[in-house]
Amino acid sequence: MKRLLTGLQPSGDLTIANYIGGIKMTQKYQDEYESFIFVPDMHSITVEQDSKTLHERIRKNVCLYLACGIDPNKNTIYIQSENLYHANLSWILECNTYFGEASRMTQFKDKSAKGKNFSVGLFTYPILMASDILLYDADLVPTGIDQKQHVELARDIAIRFNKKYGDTFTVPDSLIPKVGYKIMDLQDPTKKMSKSSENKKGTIFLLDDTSSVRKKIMSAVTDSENKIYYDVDKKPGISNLLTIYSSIKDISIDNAVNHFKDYNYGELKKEVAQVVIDKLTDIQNKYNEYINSSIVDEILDAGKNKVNEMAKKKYEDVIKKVGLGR
Ligand code: LTN
Repeated sequence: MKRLLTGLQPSGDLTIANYIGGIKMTQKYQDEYESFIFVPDMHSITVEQDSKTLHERIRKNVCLYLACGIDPNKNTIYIQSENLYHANLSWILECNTYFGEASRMTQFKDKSAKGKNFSVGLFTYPILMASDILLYDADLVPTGIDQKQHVELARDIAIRFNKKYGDTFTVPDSLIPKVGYKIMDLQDPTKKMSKSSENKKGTIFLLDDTSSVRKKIMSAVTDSENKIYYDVDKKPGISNLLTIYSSIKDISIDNAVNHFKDYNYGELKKEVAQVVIDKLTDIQNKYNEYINSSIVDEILDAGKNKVNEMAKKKYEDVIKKVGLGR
């Protein structure tokens, strides 16, 4: 069975875009692959974080994964900072990565262009990500298209290391869903819905209450044609609502369009809102059971123990090959 590994940063509260585009996909994979899901908390401090909020969010996110249907019996679930080998291996990989190579990462270029005071960690972050992946010999890394370049860097580092020191790491592939569900901001449907977006009106969080979900969907930006069909370029707002509906209902876009063909925009929004609310109510009920239960700690402890043991073996092999230690 191939091994799959993915992480979702706790840099903001999880949204329906994370659910539809990420968690729901991962849930499908859990029957096909040996799956590792982790919280890359060390990645999120590459940018400024409030420590209390970050700390609470880590547990919250794990509970949300579980509430969304990530099965702890089928997935190894853990927190990055609870395994010291991630950062240790990352250092060795940094010494096997060219400065020019790291400088080509477009996410770094974009993020660093936004402010003057960015950290060195923001620059080396893709190498820590390579470490996350290579430490466990992951075959497949499902991510959004924005992370593809980082997975390619992990591949390049693995190939280079294997050549220099002998076969050590599995060379990973990225897994980008063919029919990717990209959920857009409700207020600006040409922009991705993001958990860190400033205008919260355009984003639906998994823990939003019913009335704010309804309000946000009812005031979603659309167009003035008042005809329902799917066309991302001409009708980004309506197309986004159709995407949300079809993915939650697990039906095709065509079926969704067909269902709504005699509706007006107000009726469409009302029904999309109801479907989202029903889904979120179900997720929130499960979340509330997890958040105050010790089951989460049992799951995370089991994950921590398992990955530490695996990582130790890999790390010892690496330092021996590199010539470190006694
Ligand atoms: N960089 C990713 C999160 C991430 C990750 C990983 C994903 C960190 N390490 C390893 C897959 C595998 C992001 O920002 N989405």
